[in-house]
Amino acid sequence: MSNENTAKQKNIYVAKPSLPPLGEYTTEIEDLWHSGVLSNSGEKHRKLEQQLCSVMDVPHLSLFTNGHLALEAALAAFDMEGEVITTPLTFASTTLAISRSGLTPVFCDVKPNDFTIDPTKIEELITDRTAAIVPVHVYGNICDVTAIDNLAKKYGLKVIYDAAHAFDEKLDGKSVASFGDASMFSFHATKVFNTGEGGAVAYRNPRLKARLESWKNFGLESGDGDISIAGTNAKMSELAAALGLCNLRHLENNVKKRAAVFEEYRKRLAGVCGISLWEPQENVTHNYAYIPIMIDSRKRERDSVLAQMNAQSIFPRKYFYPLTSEHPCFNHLATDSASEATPIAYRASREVLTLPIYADLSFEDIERVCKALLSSLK
Ligand code: T4K
Repeated sequence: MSNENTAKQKNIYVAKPSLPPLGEYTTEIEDLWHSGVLSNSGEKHRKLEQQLCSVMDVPHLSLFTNGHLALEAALAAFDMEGEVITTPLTFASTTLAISRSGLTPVFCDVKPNDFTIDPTKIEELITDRTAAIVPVHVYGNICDVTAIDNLAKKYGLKVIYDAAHAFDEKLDGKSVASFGDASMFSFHATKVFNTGEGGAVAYRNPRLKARLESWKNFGLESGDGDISIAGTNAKMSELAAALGLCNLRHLENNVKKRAAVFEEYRKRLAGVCGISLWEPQENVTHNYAYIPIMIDSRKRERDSVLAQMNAQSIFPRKYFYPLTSEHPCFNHLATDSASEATPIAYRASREVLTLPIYADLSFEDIERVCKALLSSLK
């Protein structure tokens, strides 16, 4: 195809928000125009919270303006100090939430098969300053929750999952939201379920509710207006909650469509030399949030594959490069280079490309993505 034609092709991005029919949303928000209640835990907020508890099979949940602040809130709710063991193969948000909460991230390597934290490497990082583990269900791969739970019990640690990628997933039929002391979910525009911007913390201990709700409302206590925790403003608006109510009605169908997108990729890319394609975990009901592939650096440089795909108006992403431990603001924490401290995560950060996936990605567009990928591997 000539360069001129290539330039005319529409862009295919890594993600595209799932949106309800516009009329469904305008109907949902009509009563807000009459009531004038746009924020501060109104009716839409209450309804979404209830419906999410039911979808996620969890007794308690608090909504937030985004996933990042939800994670900061969960960390604040446990009133911890010291060190937190986490992984560097994640969006910057995970590590920033830990450090912005006055805690010190300690980076643990990941497993080579699914890139979640390697529980066999956690124990050697535990010190008398360790307060918690913040594992990440990265790409929607569920962590080894049993091994993590055993370590947490043995050493008296809190476990707060970054489940930003794992909304609506199940392990052996059990909701992903039921593991650890709390789990954070992101409802960003690019996620499987979105409220534009938004997030939540799911938890079983009812005593967390008051702290989380107060933290997101400046720390105000209901009733007398006193502030006992230094909170912030992290409330979800009624307009965002209304979008969530609409999107929830389409969730099941959207996940089915994402699964079909993945199957089409699998059909076209299985066995291709030089790449390895994400494999769904056994016993997990996946949401197909991300499709990571690894480009074998001995065959092809990942960045050159990316550049060639970009030249054809296709925009996979290097989620997650660099490792969060390599960001200059965390340099002071490093004793070894990232390649020595967390070699598996380091390699993944240099080899992973996440392919475009969203519910309405057409099979023609998948064909375009695969053709561009295959030609860039030649
Ligand atoms: N923990 C983890 C493990 C996370 O991955 C994230 C967020 C968080 C915590 C924090 O949760 P939030 O506070 O965000 O709720 C994106 C998202 O902004 C971010 O939510 C996500 N992870 C991260 C992995 O990806 P960018 O900087 O790559 O986004 P951006 O703007 O380049 O968007 C990617 C593509 O999506 C664009 O090329 C086009 C498309 N897009 C994007 C937006 C925003 C749309 O079609 N519509 C849109 O509105 O971070």
